[in-house]
Formats: sequence, C-alpha cells, structure tokens
Amino acid sequence: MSFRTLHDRGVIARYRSYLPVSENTPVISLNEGSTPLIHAPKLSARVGRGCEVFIKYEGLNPTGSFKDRGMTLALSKAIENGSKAVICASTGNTSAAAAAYAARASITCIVLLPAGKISFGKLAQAFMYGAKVVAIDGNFDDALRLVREIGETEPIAVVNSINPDRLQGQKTASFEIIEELGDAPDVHILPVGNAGNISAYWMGYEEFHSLKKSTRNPVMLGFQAAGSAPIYHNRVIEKPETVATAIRIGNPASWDKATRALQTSGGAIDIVTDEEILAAQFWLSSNEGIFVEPASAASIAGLFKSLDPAAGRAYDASRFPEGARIVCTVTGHGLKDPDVAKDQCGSVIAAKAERGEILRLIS
Ligand code: AN7
Repeated sequence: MSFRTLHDRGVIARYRSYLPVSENTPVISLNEGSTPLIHAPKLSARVGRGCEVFIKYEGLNPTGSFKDRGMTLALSKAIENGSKAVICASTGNTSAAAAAYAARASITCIVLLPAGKISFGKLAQAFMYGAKVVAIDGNFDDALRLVREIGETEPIAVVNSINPDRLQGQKTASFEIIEELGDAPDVHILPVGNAGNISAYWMGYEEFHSLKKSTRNPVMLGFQAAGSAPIYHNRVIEKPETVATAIRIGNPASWDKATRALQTSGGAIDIVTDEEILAAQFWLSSNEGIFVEPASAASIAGLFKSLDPAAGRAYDASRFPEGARIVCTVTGHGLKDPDVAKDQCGSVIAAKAERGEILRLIS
C-alpha cells in the first residue's frame, strides 16, 4: 500500500516543471486543481453564432475557491524557507485557503479580515481550520496595507497575491484549460478584485503559448463590481461597496499586471451592477446547475452585458469570432455565501401531506 496518491495529485505534482519548486521543496497539498471545465449549452445558446461557452468551476477546489492553487505553492515555499507563521489580508477566500494549508503544514496562520464584510461560510472556514482571526476596523485595502508593513520587518510569510508564488500556482488553471480544449480559448472572462487571478491566467496563457503548447492567446475580459471598480475608473476607490464581498477592493495589488494582460490580449475591463451579479448568479444555478458565489457570477453577468447592445458595454460580444470558444472562470462555490443566497430565495410552497397537492406542481 502506498500513500503517494496524495502528492501524485494537486497543482505542484501536475505541473512541477513549470513551477518554482525543487526536490527540496516540501509539498503542502490538498489535491487542489484539475477542476472541471463544464460545457454550458444554455449559455452557449444565449451567445449564439455557434459559440461554445465553458465554465471553469473553481468552486470545486478543496476550500471551495481558486485560491487553493496559489496557496499550495505559497505554503510549500514558506515551509521551505523556514517561516514559522503566515499572514494575509482577505475578503474571505484567501483566508480560508491560507488557514487550511497552514493547518496541513502545522504552522501558525493569522488572517486580517474587514469586520462585518466577510461571508459566513468563509469566516467559518478560517475558524475551523484553526487560524487566528483578526477583524479589522477598515476594508480589505486597509488590512493589506497593514500586512505589507508587518511582512517588511517580521519573519512571517505574506501569502497574499503580492507573494509571487501565489500567481505561479494560479497560472496552472490556464494550463488545464489548454490541455482540455487542445488549445487556448478565443475569449476568457473573469471577475476582478485584487487583480491577481486575471494576471496569473494571462501568465499561464503566455507561458504555454511561448512553449508552443497553444497556437493563440485568448482575449481577456475582466469584470469588476460597479461600486468597487478602480481599474475601470482608473482611480483608487476609497470606500468600495458591493454585494459581492469577495471583490470589494478599491486598490488592487496587481493593477499594473492586469492592465498589461487586458491590453496585450486586446481585451477590456468593464463593470457589472449588484443587480446584474445576483441575476446572473441565479440564472447560472437554475439553468446550468452551477451554483457560484456572487463575485464569481460577475463573469457571467459580464458575458450577458457584452451581448447587450443597449448596455453601454466596454466590449461588444459580436466581435467574438463565429464558433468562438469562451471560458468563464467561476472562482468560488455558492455555499460560501449562504446569506446572499437566502435573500434570493423564493417562498416555500406550503402543502398538506397529500399526493394530489404535490402532483399539481408538475408542469
Ligand atoms: C470568489 O480572498 O481577494 O482579482 O482576499 O474570492 O485575484 O483578487 C478574493 C478574491 C474573485 C478576485 N472571485 O480575484 C481574498 C480575495 C472570488 C474571490 C476574486 C476573489 P483577484
């Protein structure tokens, strides 16, 4: 009997030669990555012109978001470098992933969260994985500023995406998509918060293209929440607001990298309102059976906006080539944010325990 299976899977095992690891790097993994790329027939029909839409379902990572891809690298390198603790600021998913991987690595994890602005599922994760949870009287940007300051002077590894190992791990999602489709897609759509993920995907696409593992790079389209849209407005937003708390960020750390990805790819940054985000979240769940958290639904809301000539869109989807392959990354699981889902729930149908009443519901 062998216990190798654990480390035979996971992002580092699958893509070791493309990552900054050596035989001396201890692998801290929870079998992250290798998430499903799900064909979305109803979404494809809405786009029309023979286009095919695929959903990269990152909510199926071990802690329920894409952050696990970067965290396996960040924690493995932190242990290799002898760190005794890790720290991060977070809107919730980074802290959940950091806490889980720190638990596996037997290392202290401190997470700084904006008080009252974290979804319940994510807060529960930070506690259950044993992190030291600090509620900051301020927003994510304030928390990240503090983390940067502490990281400059203290022997503690910062595991926010300013840590380059994080983006290295996250770029593997692009590798998986290229391998599964046989080439890069024509268009890639992502939600944007701190702007690390869109930068990481672009890095992955460029890397595989330069290695001739793909014949093209996709057009990158990023979507911010309308109340938290610093890149779109090209200025820091002091008081970002949105129902999609994961992307409630006013001063993204990877702003420049993301801008480069958007420009080099011929893509665009755009905004979607909270109403559009919630409508897209429900549409995706109830039409394609894929339940994602609000921030993740920004990519679907963004695709809908790009299709709508009346929407004041930054990118017109009629520019997609006929038969285009479009990938939307949905970054986190819907169960992360039960409260937002609860607010969207319809009324329960009260009925007696009688067969006739139930059969009337079949339509
Ligand atoms: C579900 O957890 O920033 O543009 O601290 O949780 O790479 O920041 C989360 C971000 C999209 C945006 N979707 O990605 C954090 C945090 C979900 C997210 C984003 C986040 P980036």
